[in-house]
This record gives sequence, structure tokens and C-alpha cells, in this order.
Amino acid sequence: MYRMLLIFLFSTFVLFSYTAFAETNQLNNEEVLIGKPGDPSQVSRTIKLALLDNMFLPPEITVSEGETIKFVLKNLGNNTHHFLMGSVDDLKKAASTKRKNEHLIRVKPSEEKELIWQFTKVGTINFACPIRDHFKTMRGKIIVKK
Ligand SMILES: [Cu+2]
Repeated sequence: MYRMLLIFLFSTFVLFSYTAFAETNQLNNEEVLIGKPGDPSQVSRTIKLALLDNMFLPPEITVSEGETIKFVLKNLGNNTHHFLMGSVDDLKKAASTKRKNEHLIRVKPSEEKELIWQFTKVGTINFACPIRDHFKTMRGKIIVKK
């Protein structure tokens, strides 16, 4: 009987720690992937990113770990385009569903939008226009170096 109680307590503990771990891990993963909204007083550079039909210019951007960038997203095309950062999987999901994404930025033709973003971890961040017909070619990369 005593042994049963011990086993019960132990499995409860394992289950509890696993749940706690899973939650923290999820938060960390998101931060590893894209960084976070930046503080406007910490901006070190402004990077212009043109949205064309159907590509981004430049398609590859290099930043430093910890750096806060002000992106100026200018739509030079004739169609509305979106800008979204994430992993390739996140972007594919965004392109195949109509679910709202809080980080998605819509830019209409000849419109200009700003995004202040801090890159917190070394790695490669993908970005894309997740509109279905644009998604194949409208992709880019942000390389976060040490
Ligand atoms: Cu587009």
C-alpha cells in the first residue's frame, strides 16, 4: 500500500514537472525564432525593405544579436503585400490558413510601414508574404550573427 502511494506521488510529480517544462520551452522557442518588439529608443539602424510583385528587396539581411532595427517596409508593387517573420513551418501555416497573426504587417501599394524589432538570439529568421499566390517567391532571410 505504501509503495502504491509512493508510485502515485512520483508520477504526479513527473507529470507536473513535464507540464511546467513544456510551457517554458514553448515560450523560449518563440523567442529563439523571431525576437521581440523593440524599444524605439534602442534602435541602432534603419533598414529599408521594398515589397515588390512578387519579391522582397533585399531578400537577405544580416543583423547582430541583441540589435534593435527599425524596418521601413515600402510597397513598390501594384498589389497589397504582407510581411511576417517566423520559422519556415510557421510561415507555411500562415500561408495555408486565414488565422490572424498578431505580428503580420499589411502594406498596401505605395504605402510605407515601420516595424521596430529586437533580435535576441543568434540564428536564421525567415520572412515571407504569406498571401497564397505570393508565398512561393516572396521570401527572405534575416541572419542574426554573434
Ligand atoms: Cu505579397
